[in-house]
Amino acid sequence: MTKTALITGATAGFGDAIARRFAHEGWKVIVTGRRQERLDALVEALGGPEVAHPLCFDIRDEAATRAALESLPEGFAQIDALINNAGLARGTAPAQDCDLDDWRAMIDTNITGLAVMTRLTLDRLIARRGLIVNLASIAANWPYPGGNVYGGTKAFVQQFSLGLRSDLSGTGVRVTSIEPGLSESEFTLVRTGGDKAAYDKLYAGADPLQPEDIAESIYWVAALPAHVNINSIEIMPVSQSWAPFQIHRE
Ligand code: 8X3
Repeated sequence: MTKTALITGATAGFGDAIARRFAHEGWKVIVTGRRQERLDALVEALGGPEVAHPLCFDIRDEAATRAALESLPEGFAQIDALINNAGLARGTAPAQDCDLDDWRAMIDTNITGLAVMTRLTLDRLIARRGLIVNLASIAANWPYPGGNVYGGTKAFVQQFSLGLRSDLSGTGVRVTSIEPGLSESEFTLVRTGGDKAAYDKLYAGADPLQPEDIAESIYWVAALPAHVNINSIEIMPVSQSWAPFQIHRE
């Protein structure tokens, strides 16, 4: 039986690559995002409305999320996998210099949007003994200067994933937290406020992860036998590793 994956934030980066990977493997995909033209182009690229269904809404808006899910046509109403990819980082300034609107945007999207989407699809996922994949980050595991609220939101995603596993015991639903490190995508342009020079500098000579690398990991998780649950995967490019702790000296 053809399976269906719902991928949030599919208009760029990881989400776009995940949608393409699942569709390539014969899944139907529901692709969500705020940019209708990009969703329409993606649906076209994936093979049209038999294969892909677009839902255009802002994941920070609970009523819009509910309405979008209720609008799903019969062929896309069952959900076998929820890929909670939508999320963002805004800025790398120290906490004492941060803009509260940036913090709210991250909390509303990475925490509230993800939690609402999960809650509103849980009945469908339980009915299909489905899969939830949540996009966390290495920022959930390792603090770094300027990570502040972004890292906090991703720590929520990671712990929420573990809690879901506990609550879903006996339902057959699998839950995985994916924790990528340095990855090349539009994410960084959003984080830097569109600063292409900063984008280029970050990746120069670093051979970062690509969205296809993340899509590969997530598809692997989904394709495993139904009795296997990958709790978490932390992924870095080979070029990225740890540095000594900072010590401030007077
Ligand atoms: C983003 C990856 O390395 O900037 O989740 O924290 S990193």
